[in-house]
Amino acid sequence: MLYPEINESRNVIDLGGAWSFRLDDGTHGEGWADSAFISEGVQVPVPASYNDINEDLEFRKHCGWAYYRRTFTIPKNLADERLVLRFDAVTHYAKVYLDGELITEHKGGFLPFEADVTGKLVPGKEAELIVAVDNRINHSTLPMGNEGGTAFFGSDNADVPSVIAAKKWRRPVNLPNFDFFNYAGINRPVRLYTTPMSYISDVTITTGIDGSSGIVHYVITTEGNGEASIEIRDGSGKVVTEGKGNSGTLHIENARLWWPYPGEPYLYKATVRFGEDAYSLDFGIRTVKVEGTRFLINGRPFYFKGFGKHEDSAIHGRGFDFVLDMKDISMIHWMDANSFRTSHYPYAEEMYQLCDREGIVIIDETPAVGMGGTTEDIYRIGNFRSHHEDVIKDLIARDKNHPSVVMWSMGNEPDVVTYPDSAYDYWHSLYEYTKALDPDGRPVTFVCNQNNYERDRITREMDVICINRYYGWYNLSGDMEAAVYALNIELDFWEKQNKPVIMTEYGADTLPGFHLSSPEMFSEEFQVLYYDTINKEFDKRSFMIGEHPWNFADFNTIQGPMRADGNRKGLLTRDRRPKMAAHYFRKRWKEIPNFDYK
Ligand code: E8X
Repeated sequence: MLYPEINESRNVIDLGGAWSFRLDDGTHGEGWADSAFISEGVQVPVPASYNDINEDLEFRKHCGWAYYRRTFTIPKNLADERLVLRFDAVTHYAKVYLDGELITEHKGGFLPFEADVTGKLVPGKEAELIVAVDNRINHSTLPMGNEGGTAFFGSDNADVPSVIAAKKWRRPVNLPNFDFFNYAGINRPVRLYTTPMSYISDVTITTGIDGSSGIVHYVITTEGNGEASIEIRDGSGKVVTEGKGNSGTLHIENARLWWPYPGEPYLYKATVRFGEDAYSLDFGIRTVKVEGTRFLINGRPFYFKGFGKHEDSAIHGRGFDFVLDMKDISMIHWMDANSFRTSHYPYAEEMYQLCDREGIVIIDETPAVGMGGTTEDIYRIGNFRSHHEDVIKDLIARDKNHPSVVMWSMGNEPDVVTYPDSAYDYWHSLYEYTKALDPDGRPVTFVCNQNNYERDRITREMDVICINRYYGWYNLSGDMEAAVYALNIELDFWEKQNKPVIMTEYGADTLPGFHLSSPEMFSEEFQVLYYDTINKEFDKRSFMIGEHPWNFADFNTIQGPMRADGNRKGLLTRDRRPKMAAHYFRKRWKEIPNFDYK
């Protein structure tokens, strides 16, 4: 799906700003949306999560539908154009009404969807747009919520009187089986864009390297009669090659490759033309390959220095915040990091565009998190497989052309030990499905939680072993000697698999400003001790090809006995101020090169 572009043949109208908003009050039924009801509500900004915008606690506790409404008029001079409404992300389920007509619905809160409204939207005439948003999570959604159970850390197995276990008193509440606040709403931009009636519907670019030449394979999908063409310009704007037809292969002599920062993340610009239509996109010439225990970018072994992150900030919630994204890129450079994982959902497209330009490497993850948290076999009782496949298909369709994206993560910490056969069948087939979808053939993984790695038959089958381990925090808490012992027993196991291993999560909750002369948990000194102790073990293992502390920054979660104002494992505070550990990694990572470290 192409990102909206304004150019000589296309227009983009931003529909963000103040919208009327109202939480459903349960008196009207599923996904009901009435102009008068909504107009009596409050004003909220789009894009943003609605949860932290208003002082009414209901905005954070809400479980169910919420309604947005605005009117708009587009200019008469667009009367002959194709008109498309595009929603970059509505979390988690959306029903969209244009002038009272249901024009589209979408399940999934982190990927774009659109509706062709040509002929429905009349240029020069005021239109009404209503978006009904459902924030409920359960065993059929990604991310997954418990159904009638308890929150992330709780358990339904507690031996309590039946009247309590029945929880009959409970109003409908969301029970996230994941450790981040269930921010909801129109979280990313809403736009109306136009194209000519015959238009370019998709462009796929994959690249290769042949000696000093760059190889560019292109496929252009069009709607309408005629032949497409493509022109490629270098960073100075000079045309370096061009081609005719809807697909082909081009060569660029003495090509400049895309390298992670501080290398040069060189970008070329492809301009595609078809009839009156035109579309341009930046791309980089680079290759990605797993070879033995090495992760090769442009044929050289890469070492991942970076983080698990979140899209999370005060007041915005999970709402798109370009200012924050730019600040995060600055902090990533400041720490001499080179990568991050989009934990635990696809991020806004603008962040990938920034990373293409800034040379930051991305592990692109689906919202498949929280799959488990019940005593039953989630793979048998859940109803999420077709949605998971849709999400992977849409994720690859959206992000396939980004040079910064080097690997797909199908999900985070699913239950893969308790149910070996059903889990194996689920993930092995999904791995094959994902591999087949990516025209660039990127490595595929999923991120495995602390488990019995000897029983887990799935993680070892991934292209790259991505593990989250909390030796010294969640287990062997505070005892770093024991943590090192247990970690090395596990690393001995992974050494035998002859695959690259990335520690995609390890960390310690740390209260900024809490200092101790003898490091103990929650102090800044302990966070440094924890990382320095564990990193020393990674440095002894050639197959450990990446370290992603959890987390880049503190972030908001559901309230609970283990969360003091959210998850505090950040190297940075939520407003991006460095803790001691950020300074520690900055010093460490300055000494670790992107390539040939191992
Ligand atoms: C944590 C992280 C959580 O924030 C992340 O979304 C997934 C968790 C650690 C493993 N991984 O809790 O800080 C949880 C193990 C529980 C025993």
